[in-house]
Amino acid sequence: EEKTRSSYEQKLQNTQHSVSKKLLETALAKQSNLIASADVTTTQELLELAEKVGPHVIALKTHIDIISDFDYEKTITPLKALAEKHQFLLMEDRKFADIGNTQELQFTSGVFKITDWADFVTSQVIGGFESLDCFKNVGVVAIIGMSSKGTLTTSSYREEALKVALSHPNVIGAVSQNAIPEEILLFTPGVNLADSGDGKGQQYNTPEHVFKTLHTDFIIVGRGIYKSDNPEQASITYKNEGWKAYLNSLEK
Ligand code: BMP
Repeated sequence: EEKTRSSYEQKLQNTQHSVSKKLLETALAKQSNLIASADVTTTQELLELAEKVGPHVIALKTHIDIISDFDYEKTITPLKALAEKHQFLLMEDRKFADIGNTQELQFTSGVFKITDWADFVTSQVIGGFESLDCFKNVGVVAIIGMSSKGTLTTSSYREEALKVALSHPNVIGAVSQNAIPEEILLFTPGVNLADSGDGKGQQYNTPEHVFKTLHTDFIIVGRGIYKSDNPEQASITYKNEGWKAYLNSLEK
C-alpha cells in the first residue's frame, strides 16, 4: 500500500537532533503521540496532573509563568522526578518573541531558569534566524501558525517563518494548523473531542482530522484532559484516538 506520510520509525532514522530522537523513541515505546498541556495555576495541580497523565504522554507542556506559587525546589525538582519516573519530556511553551539577547536572558535567568529543566521550548521566529541561536541545549519548536480565530499567521507569514525554522539547527519542529515539510516535526494544539471552540477564539479539531489532513506528528491537548472529571482516563482516550489516527494516516 502506498504511504502518504513517513512513519515515526522513518523520521527517527532521518533525524539528527537528540530531542527529536527522544520524542520519537518515546512515542514508539509508549504508542502515544499525545502531549498534555498542563495549564493549571498551582504547583499541587501541576504535580497531580503530571502523576496521573505521565504514563500516557510523551511530553508535558507547561506555561510555567502561570503557576502562582512557583518555587524552583518545590515545583521543578518534583516535576523533573515525575518526568524521569514516567518517561516524558518537559516542553515549556514560553513562546519567546524578542531579540536574541533578551530571549537568552529570559531563557537562562529570572526565577524560572528554563534552560535548567526544559527539554524543549516554543519560540516565535519573528525575531529572525539569529534570535534562535541562544537555545543551544534544548530543542526549539517554532510557532508557524496559530489555532486562534483571526491569527495574523497568514500564508505569506508562515512561508517566511518556515524558512527560518527549516534552516536553523536548533529547531526540531513547528506548531501549526497547516501541513509542513517532513524534515521537522509537527505539533498541533487546538485538539478536542468534545468542543469546537472555547468562546475566547480557540478553534478545535479532532485527532482524526489533524493526522489525516495535516499529517501532524504530535497532538497537544489542554482542557480536554485537565478539565475532565477523570484526567487520567481522558489522557488514555486521547492517547488511543491519537495513535489510531496516526496509524490510519499511514495508509493510503
Ligand atoms: P486547550 O486544549 O485547553 O485549548 O489548550 C491549548 C494549549 O495549546 C494552550 O496551552 C495554548 O497556549 C497552546 N496553543 C494553542 O492553543 N494554539 C496555538 O496556536 C499555539 C499554542 O501553543
